[in-house]
Amino acid sequence: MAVVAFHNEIKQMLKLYYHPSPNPAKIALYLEEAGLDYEMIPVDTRKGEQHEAAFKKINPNAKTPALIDADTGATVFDSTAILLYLADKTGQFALPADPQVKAQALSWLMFIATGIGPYSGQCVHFRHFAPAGNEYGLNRYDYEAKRHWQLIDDHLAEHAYMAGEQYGLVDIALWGWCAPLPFIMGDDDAWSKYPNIKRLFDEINARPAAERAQAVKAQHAFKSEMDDDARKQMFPHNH
Ligand SMILES: N[C@@H](CCC(=O)N[C@@H](CS)C(=O)NCC(=O)O)C(=O)O
Repeated sequence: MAVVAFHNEIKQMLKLYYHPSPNPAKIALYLEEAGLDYEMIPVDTRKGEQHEAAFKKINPNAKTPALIDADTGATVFDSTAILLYLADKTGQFALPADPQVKAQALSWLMFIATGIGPYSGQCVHFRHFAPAGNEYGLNRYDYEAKRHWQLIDDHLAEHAYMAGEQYGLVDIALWGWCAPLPFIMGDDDAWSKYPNIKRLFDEINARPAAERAQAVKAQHAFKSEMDDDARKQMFPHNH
């Protein structure tokens, strides 16, 4: 198992426990932007590797991403905690010093962590994966996901970046959730409704670090089928 292999052989200071999904993508982008050496350890969630005991010692929440920093012995889980840990440790893309800008950065960072991520995730679940008969759930999460994304678009209509005058940690956090926006909305034309987010998304995608972060997923043949076994691993409440 990839997770167990880590304990036997330490190659890089930083181990990123990764699946090609929005929250791990943020960390891949951060690591690439910061130019930090790291090893990607695949956690194939459609095969149920997130439930293995060895991985749950690293992330008791059994989700990706997680990070081990062999330099400090620290284990960090939850994408926002990892971003803050790395920014604090390295000083790269650190929160702005100015208290007003810092307050904005923290506010939007937590808005993405507690709003954009969970509402978008549940919207995807009810739109694409829940059994029939869940219209109320879909309606609620569709409404909340759209409301949250609209707030980001409105903010970016007035500001070039999420916090302050420069590309930073909050933009990196947002990028992870941008790629699946049409899938979240169930609308191939979704980008036309969020032109300001699209502007920033395109700008970040043009950065070499974003290209490298995208390429990380090709390092492993992750399972792509959402078959019965994948549903069992991802949605254990149904079984
Ligand atoms: N709050 C967590 C959420 C992590 C999360 O939901 N990760 C997803 C991928 S984006 C996952 O690993 N899902 C597998 C599962 O739910 O079994 C974070 O920001 O890291």
